[in-house]
Amino acid sequence: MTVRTILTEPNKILRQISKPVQTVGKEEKKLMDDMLDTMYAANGIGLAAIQIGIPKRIIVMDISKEEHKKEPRFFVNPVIKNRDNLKSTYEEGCLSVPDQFAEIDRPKKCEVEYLDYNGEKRLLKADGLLATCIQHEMDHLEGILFIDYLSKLKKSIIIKKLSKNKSNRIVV
Ligand code: GNR
Ligand code: NI
Repeated sequence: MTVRTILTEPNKILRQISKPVQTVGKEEKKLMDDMLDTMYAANGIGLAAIQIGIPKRIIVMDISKEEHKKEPRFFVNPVIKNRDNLKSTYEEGCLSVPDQFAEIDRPKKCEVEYLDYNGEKRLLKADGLLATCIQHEMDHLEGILFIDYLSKLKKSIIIKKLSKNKSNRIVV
C-alpha cells in the first residue's frame, strides 16, 4: 500500500485516453490498493488511475461519510449502459484541479457495467452522488476534466490560477 503523487492540471498526461485492462491480476490489484490509499490520503471520494499517471481504465471510489465505515468500490473497464434524460447539478471538485469547484450538470442516474476487484462482471445502478462521481471518474478515462464543461473564460481563469500555484510551489 503506497500513497502516490496525484498529477494536477495543467498536465498533458491527464488528457490521455486510458486503455482497457486485459486481466485483473496481481499488478492491477496492487494498483487499486495504491489508488485507494492515495485517494483516502487526499480526502477524495474517487480516483482514476490516470490521476497517478497510469493510463488504465481503473477507478476507485468511496462515497461513505463515516471514517470507521469505509466502503471502497473498484471499477475496471467501466461502460455506461444507460443514462437518465433527467439531469442533476452538483458542485464538483477534482484532486487534479486543486481548490477549484464548479456546478456541473450530468445525468441524474446511470447504469454501469464493469469488472470488480476480483475481475467479476457487475452492474451498478447509480443515483445521486454515486452517479455524479462515477461519471466524473469515467470522464478521466477519456482525458476529460470537469473544467472542460465550463465557459472558455472560466476554464482559462482556473488554468491560469493552477499554473501560477504550480510555479510558486516550493519542491523539496
Ligand atoms: O473528491 C472528489 N470529490 C468530488 C466531488 C464532487 C464530484 C466529483 C468528485 S470526484 C473528486 C475526486 C476526483 O478528483 N476524482 O477524480
Ligand atoms: Ni477528478
